Amino acid sequence: MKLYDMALAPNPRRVRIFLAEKGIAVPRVEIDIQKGENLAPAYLAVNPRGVVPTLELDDGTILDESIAICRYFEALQPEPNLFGRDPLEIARVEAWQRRIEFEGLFNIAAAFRNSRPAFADRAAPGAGPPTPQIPALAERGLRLALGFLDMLERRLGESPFVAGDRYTVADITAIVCIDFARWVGLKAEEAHPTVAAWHQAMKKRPSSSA
Ligand SMILES: N[C@@H](CCC(=O)N[C@@H](CS)C(=O)NCC(=O)O)C(=O)O
Repeated sequence: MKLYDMALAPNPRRVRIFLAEKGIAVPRVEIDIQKGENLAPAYLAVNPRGVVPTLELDDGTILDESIAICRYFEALQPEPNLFGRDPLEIARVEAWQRRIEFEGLFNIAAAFRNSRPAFADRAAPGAGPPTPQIPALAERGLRLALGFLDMLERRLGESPFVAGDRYTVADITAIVCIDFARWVGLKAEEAHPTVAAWHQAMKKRPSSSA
């Protein structure tokens, strides 16, 4: 088994944190997006989408969505449970996980990719067709990401963890999201004190340095 990974990139970090929480070690192969290694023929032969993370199983099977990879390991090694234990908790974790992705990660990525010269013509990740940047999408992404932080501030005011009373994969996506938000100038400590306090607490978990 091999995990194609990139130390700096947000999505692969979700998988690394998840694996650290589970205490599972998987050999990593670093793919440097800044150097274009994700679009080089050698990597496209592994994953034609040209994105990371990718998990390659020993029989050559490929899994290439962060949460799908996490679910695979949750099924292989159920403890500690990170996706919910009973029907209601499973549904809550799923709902929050998706909200953090769609309202947080997606909008921060839009703000980032539509504004950085390094991503000219590559506003969408991976090996798809050339995608020109649209500055208005960067602006809208930033605005929606700020709304996301406001929403998370309210949520963490009523719940110690994102999906309820214990740490789950929804917190993992949110930790990565809050760190990614800094890349577009959104700092939780400036106007979102509850998010900032939760984030500080999360940073104390050894997994968060994964
Ligand atoms: N939904 C996918 C997103 C994967 C993704 O977009 N990964 C980024 C790194 S965070 C990437 O591979 N970017 C390649 C590029 O910029 O061309 C997942 O969660 O695995």
